This record gives sequence, structure tokens and C-alpha cells, in this order.
Amino acid sequence: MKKVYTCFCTDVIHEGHLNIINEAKKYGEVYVGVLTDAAMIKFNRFPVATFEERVEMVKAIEGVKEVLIQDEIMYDKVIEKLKPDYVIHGDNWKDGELKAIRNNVEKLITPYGGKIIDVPYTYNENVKRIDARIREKLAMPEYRRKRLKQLLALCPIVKTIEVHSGLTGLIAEKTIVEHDGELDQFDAMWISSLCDSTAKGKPDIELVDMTSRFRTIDDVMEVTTKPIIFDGDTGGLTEHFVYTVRSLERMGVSAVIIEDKTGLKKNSLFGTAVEQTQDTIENFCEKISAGKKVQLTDDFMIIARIESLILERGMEDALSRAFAYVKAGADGIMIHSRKKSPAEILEFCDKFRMEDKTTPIVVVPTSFNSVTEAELAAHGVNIVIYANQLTRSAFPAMEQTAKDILKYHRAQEVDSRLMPIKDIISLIEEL
Ligand code: SPV
Ligand code: MG
Repeated sequence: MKKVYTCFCTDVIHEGHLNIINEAKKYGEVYVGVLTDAAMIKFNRFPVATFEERVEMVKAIEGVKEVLIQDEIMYDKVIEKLKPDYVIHGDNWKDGELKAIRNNVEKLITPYGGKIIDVPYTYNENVKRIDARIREKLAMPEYRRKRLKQLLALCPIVKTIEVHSGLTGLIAEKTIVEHDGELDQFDAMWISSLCDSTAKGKPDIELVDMTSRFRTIDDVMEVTTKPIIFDGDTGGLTEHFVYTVRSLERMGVSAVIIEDKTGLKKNSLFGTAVEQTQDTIENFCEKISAGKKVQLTDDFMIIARIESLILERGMEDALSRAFAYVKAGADGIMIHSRKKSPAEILEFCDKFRMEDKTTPIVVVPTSFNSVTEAELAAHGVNIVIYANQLTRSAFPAMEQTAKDILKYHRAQEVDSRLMPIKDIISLIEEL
């Protein structure tokens, strides 16, 4: 009997999958791989069924001889083990990022005479509806809120990108890249105070009030499913912060990061060029504890951000604050720096990890941007936030377009740099 292999990356079996199985049966015995959560989230949506449930679901399909665990997007391990005569898949993998997977399979099976079978991809109204329903579920507060904790357990490092609107949210949600035979996408979104304020033409001094910041969150949530980390600035007065925690948690935000500054907050990247006051350890610990006390679920995280390195108060101060904040209940630590070199950040992480192996560490490599995600993860970092790059890339592009239209008194000269209207329209899905 010939062996036919297919890999399912889904949490619902619909007619498209059954069609693949039925086609596969014509060629031999059917082996189905179920992609693990860690592999699935690299290029697909977050699963709504557990891995065990997905395995059971596939086992129950008539005609499936055996279910295999596939723990990588690429097929190397599974093909080496099974040596299938055929690998069958929907023909949607012939284009776009999925092509990298097809290429990988082709390279692996051709040498021993294996063949690929591309079956027409089923994407009818029914399948579309099932897909949309799952995404709607993922966007619901009770599913979205806990996702950051789930990702922390699954990813070597949670890759987070700044968003400040529905459109930037869509970019965070949908951008998948194929590079060097690997697929990747962002895991989470950061609602930056700097970029949220900048998008409104306002300075980053806690001037944009919470009602307006929540409006931004809502715009993003309307069109995305990924978890949100909210930049809560200083958290404001403790008496106000407790209300913010309640609201964020109810909305389905996964985490708030508050920084240990007090008084008129200025953006950290000004460093010591402007006057900024660090809060006392005692006050800030009280704020963290008060926030933790009012929280209603175990899903939500309050992450304490330490400004000691920004304000040049030294490593010892940063570390002692980190341990105190964790003791006060912080679910994570963000350490910030405006140095070009990542050295002080990595030193902090190493020293923190000597005493605390588990509390998540968050970093924002805006200044020390040469550091890679792998290096950060190797020093114990769990979340990396690209805090302002979308805003900073859009602004010069828009400004140049405005200048050129003024210069040429028409728009033809700029057109070749613009996204075609057709692509803009397809970015935004209609119900
Ligand atoms: C933000 O994005 O608003 C931040 C990070 O707080 S930073 O601008 O680097 O201070
Ligand atoms: Mg900020």
C-alpha cells in the first residue's frame, strides 16, 4: 500500500479537509499530521481547540490510518520518518508565503520519487463563514485576554508590534513573511503612548486621556484577533489606575505596562535631557498591588517598567526595583534603555535571571536596535516590542508624497510609490 501524507493546521474539519482525505484515499493509506500550537501560531491564527482536541478530531475522520504530530511548519522530520509516496495539500500553497512549504516538501520527496498532489482549494461561502466565526471568537475578550499568557508559554520570544489604528492593527494581524525558508508573523500588538499621541498630533505627556486611548484600543480590537499590550504610561494616580485596570481587563486587553515615573511624564527616549521624576519604590509598589487587587481574572497582566537606566540611576537601582515590583505582584518587568548598545539591557537580564527564572522580561529595542530576537531570548527576554517603527516609517512616506504633489501640481509622479487601490480594498474585509 502506498502512503499518502497531509498536514492539517486547523481546529475545525470542514468540507475542504474531507475533500483532501477523499482524494488522498484514492492514492493509498492516509496519514495526517496535526501541527502543534507552537508551529501553528508561526503563520496561522491561534488555535481555538487544544492540540489534544485537534488530534482526536482528525482521528475521528473516516479513512485516516494514522495521526502524526508535526511540530515544525516545514516537513523535514515527518517526511524522514514516514517517507510518504505522496504529499497532498490544497493548491493554495502554490502561491504566497505557503509556497515556501510546498518548496520544502518538493525538495524532500523528489529525490526518492515521492510526488505532490495539489487539490483545488475549497474556499466557498460555507468555509468562509466557518473561518470568520473562528476569528470572531478569537477576538472576544475572554479568548483574547488570556492569549498573551498562552503565547508566553509557547514562544521563545513574543514579537510585538506597535499599532494605533484599525489600519495598523490590520498590518499587525495579517503580515506574514517568508524568509530563508521560514514563515513568521507578529504575535501581539503594543498600543504605544508615543504613537497613539503622535497619531493625534499630541505630545507624549499623558495628555491624550484614557477615554481617547480606549477608543484607539477599540478601533484595533474591531479588526484584529491578536493580544494587546497597553502602554499605561505612569498609570496615573493609584486611585485612577484601579479603574483603568478594570476597564482594560473588561475590554480584553492582555497586559498593561506602567512606568515608575511620577509628575509630568515625558517620553523616555529624551532620557536626562528633560526633567523626569522617578517614583519611590514604595509608592510604585502600592500602585502595582492596588492594580492586582482589583483585577478579576487570572488572564490579565500588570507589567512594571523600570526607568532607572533611562534616568542613569544605575544597574543596582534597576535590579532592586525589579525585585521589589515582582514582590508587590507585578506579572512582568520591562527594562528600558536609550543606549545604542544592548550591553546594559543584557547585563540587567542576566542579573535578574540569576535570582528570578520565571517572571517575564519585556524590552523595547528602539535605540539598541542591532540586537536580535534570538540574542534577547538567550538572555531571558520573553517579550520584544517594536514600539514605534510603523509610525516612523509611515510619516516620512506621507510627508514626501505631500511635498511631491505640491511640487508637481498633480499626483502622477507619486503614483508608482503608492499601494494600488485594489490592494487597499482587499486589505479590508467586508462582512
Ligand atoms: C511608547 O512606545 O510610548 C513607549 C516606549 O513608552 S518609548 O517610547 O521607548 O518610551
Ligand atoms: Mg509610552
